[in-house]
Amino acid sequence: MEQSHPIRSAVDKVVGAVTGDGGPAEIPGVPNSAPPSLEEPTEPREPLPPKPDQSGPDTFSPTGQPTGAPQAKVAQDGAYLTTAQGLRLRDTDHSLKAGPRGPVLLQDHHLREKVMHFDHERIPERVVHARGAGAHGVFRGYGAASNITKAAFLGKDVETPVFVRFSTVIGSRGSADTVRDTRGFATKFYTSEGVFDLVGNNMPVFFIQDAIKFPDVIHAAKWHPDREIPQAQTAHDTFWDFAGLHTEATFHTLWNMSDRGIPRSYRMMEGFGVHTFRLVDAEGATTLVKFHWKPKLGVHSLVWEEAQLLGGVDPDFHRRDLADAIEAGAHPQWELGIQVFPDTPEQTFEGIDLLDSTKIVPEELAPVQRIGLLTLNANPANFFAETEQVAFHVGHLVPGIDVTDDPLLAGRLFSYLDTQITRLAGPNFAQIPINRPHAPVNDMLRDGFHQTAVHRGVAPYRPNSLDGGCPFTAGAAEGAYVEVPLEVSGRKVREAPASYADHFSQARLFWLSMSPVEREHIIAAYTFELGKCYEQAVKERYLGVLANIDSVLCRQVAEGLGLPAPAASQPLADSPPSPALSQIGQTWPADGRIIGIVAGDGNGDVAALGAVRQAVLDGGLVPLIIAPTGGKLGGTLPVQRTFVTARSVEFDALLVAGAPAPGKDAYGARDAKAAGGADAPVDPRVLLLIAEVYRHGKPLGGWGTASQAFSEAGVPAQAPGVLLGEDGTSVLRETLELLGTHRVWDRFPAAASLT
Ligand code: HDE
Repeated sequence: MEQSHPIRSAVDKVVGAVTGDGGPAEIPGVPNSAPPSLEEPTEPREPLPPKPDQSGPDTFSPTGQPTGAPQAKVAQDGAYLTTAQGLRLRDTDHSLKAGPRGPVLLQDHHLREKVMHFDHERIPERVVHARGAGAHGVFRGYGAASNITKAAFLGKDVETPVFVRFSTVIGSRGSADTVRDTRGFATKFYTSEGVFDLVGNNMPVFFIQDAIKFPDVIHAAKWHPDREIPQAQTAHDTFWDFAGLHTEATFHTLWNMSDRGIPRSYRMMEGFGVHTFRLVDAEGATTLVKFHWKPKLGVHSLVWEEAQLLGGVDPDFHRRDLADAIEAGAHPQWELGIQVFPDTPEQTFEGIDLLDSTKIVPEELAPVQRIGLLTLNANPANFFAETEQVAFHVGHLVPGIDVTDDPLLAGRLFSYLDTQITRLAGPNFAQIPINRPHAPVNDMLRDGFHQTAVHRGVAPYRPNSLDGGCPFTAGAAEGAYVEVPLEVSGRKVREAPASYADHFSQARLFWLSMSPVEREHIIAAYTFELGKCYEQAVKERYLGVLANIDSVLCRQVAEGLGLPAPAASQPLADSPPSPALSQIGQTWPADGRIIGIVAGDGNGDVAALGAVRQAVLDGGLVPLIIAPTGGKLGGTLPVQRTFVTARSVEFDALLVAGAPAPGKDAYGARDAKAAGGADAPVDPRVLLLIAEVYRHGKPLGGWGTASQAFSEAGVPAQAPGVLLGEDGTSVLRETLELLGTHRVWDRFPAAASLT
C-alpha cells in the first residue's frame, strides 16, 4: 500500500508540537457544545447548537431539491415544550387525575400521546448488520477512472457528499463492537446523477456463491434458535456444523479467523465491493472491476484478548473510536481503488472466475488503481434518524456502473429493497432525510405509508397528455441509465459452473501469504472457536477442512482440540503468496490513536505531565491522563481515567510517569483489580495496566521511577518496545515511532514450525 498521504504523520506533528508548533485541543466525547449549569435552568432558551463535529443530512426535499432550511430548524424548534401538534404544555410530569390521589382520567390527551409514541419508538433491527456506526463525509474523484466509466462523481475533482455506515454482521443492535466477525462498509454517494450505494465488507470474499444460500449461512451463524445464545459470534456448533459441510465458506471463514475478524478500528479497515462490477464509458465500452477502499491509516487489528476484554469494558469501542477521531479532527480517509479486468465473454481473469464471490484476484496480478478519496468529517447529529434509518441498496446505481451476472449479487438486488419494507414500514423510505437523493426526483411512485411529498399534477402514468406528457424518459445523452445490452442465453438449470467447486486453493494462498505471527493468531482463533463447540463430529469434520488448507494449520489446531489431525482429502495447490494480504511490515500514521498517561507517585511533576499531554494532543492523538482519583492534577490538569476506570485495552500505548503508591481504595473489597494491593510498593491497577499493555505488544514508555513499576509488573527493561528515558517528551517521540508499525511485533515470537 501507498505510504504517502495528506494527513501529516503524528510523529512529525509531535516533533512540531514539542518545538512549539502546535495548538491546544480538547478531549473528544463531552455530550454537548457547552457545559451545563449546576442548577436546573429556570429561563427558556433556544436549544444549544450541535457540537462542531456534528452534522445532519443536508436539507433536501423528498424530490431531491435543496430546501435551504437550516438543519437545526428541521428538528425540534422553539424553547417551549409542545405536543406533536405544536400545542404548548404547562406540565409533563403528572397525569390528569381526579384529585392528587384520584384515578387518572381517560381524557388525558397528553399522557396518551406521550406514552403512545414512546411505545412505538423501536423499529425492527436489520436482519443482518444490525449493529453499526455512521459518519458523514465527502468523496473527491481523481478522474483516473474517467477513461473507463462515464460516472460523473468519479470525474476529476468532483466532490460528492457521502454517508458511510460500518457494521458487524451477526450481532444484535446492542451487541459488542469488538466481536470476531466480518464488518460492513456501506457508502451512500449523493451524486448529481442520483444515489449510488457501494455496499461492501471489510473482507473481499463471501461465505456463499449464490444468494439462495444466504438464509442458511446466517441462520447457522446467528444464535441457536432454542436458547438464543451465543450473541454476535461464530464460536458455536451451528456455525461450524454448516461451515464444515458447506466448504465454499472456507476462504471467508479463514478471513474471519485471521486478524481481519477483529479490527482495531473502523478507520483501519480495508473495504471491498466483493462482486465484480461492470463499468461503462460514454461510448458504451465496458470493463470489469472490483472496488477496494484503502485506509490511509493502514489495516490494523486487536489481539483476541483485547477484543474479548473490550466486549465488557467498552462494548462501544469502535463507535466511540470513530466518533472521537472525527471530533478530534483526525478525519479518517480511504482511497477508492479498482482492479481492472477486460470484459471478455468468459468473465475470468488469469483463470479466476470473476463471477464467483468466494474468490479474490490477488493484487499482485491486478494492482489496485486509485480513483478517488473519501474523507469522513462529521458525526451524525442523531443516531436513529441517520445511522439507523439509512437504507442502502446494491441496485442504487448511476450511469457508468452496471452489475454482472454474479448470482450472489442478483439476490442482493432483490433483498435490499425488500428488507426496508419491514424495517422502515412502507415503500417510501427513500424520502427519509438521510436517504433523499441530491438530484431531481420525478418517479411517478405515489402514496403509501409515510408519504411526505405533496405531488402535483393529475397524471402519474405514462403515456399521458393531461400533464403535458411529463415526466419524459431520457436518452443516454440526457443522463439516462441504460443497461449494457448484453446477449443472454442458457438452459434453465439449478447448477453452478464447474469452477465454483474449488473451495480451498485461495484459502491456501491466504495462509501462505501470512507472516508467522498472523498464522499464530489464525491457529488460535480456530482452536478457540472449535474448542467452544460441543459436538465432536463438528470439530473432526472441520479439521478435515483445515487439512485441505495446510497440514501445519490442521495439526496445530488438532493439537489444541486434543484430536488427531486428518490428512488432506485432495492435493494442496501451492501458488505464490500475495504479500498484499498481510497486515504487517510497513509503517503508518498514528492519527487519532489513544495514549494512556499514568501520573507518577503523588501525581509527580504536573507541569511536565501537562507538556506531554499537550504534545500528544498537538500530534493529532488523544491523551488520557490516569490518576488514583478524578479531579484536576495541580488544579489544572484534568484526569480522564482513574485507577478504577482505566483498563489497558482502551490505549494504543501507555506512558508511565513514575511508580504510583497504592491509592486509598487499593484493596480487593473496593476494587477486585487491586486485591492484595494495600501493602504493595506500586498500585496493583497500574501494574495490571503495564502487564496487559506489554502482553498485547503495545509500546510502553516510562520515565522517573517508572522502571520500578515495570519491574514489579514483570516487564524486562530491555524487552522490545519498552522505552525508559529521561523525560516524557523524548519517550513520547519514540513511542509514536513505534506506533507506526501498530504493535511491537518482536514481542510475539511465533513457533518455529510456522516460520
Ligand atoms: Fe447484505 N444485507 N446481503 N451483504 N449487507 C443487508 O439490508 C443480503 C452481502 C452488506 O449498513 C440487509 O438494509 C443478501 C454481501 C452490508 O445498512 C439485507 C445477501 C455483502 C449491509 C441484506 C447479502 C453484504 C448489508 C439487512 C446474499 C458484501 C449493511 C438490512 C445475496 C459485499 C448495510 C439491510 C447498512 C445489509 C441482504 C450478501 C454487505 C437483508 C440476501 C456479499 C454492508 O437486505
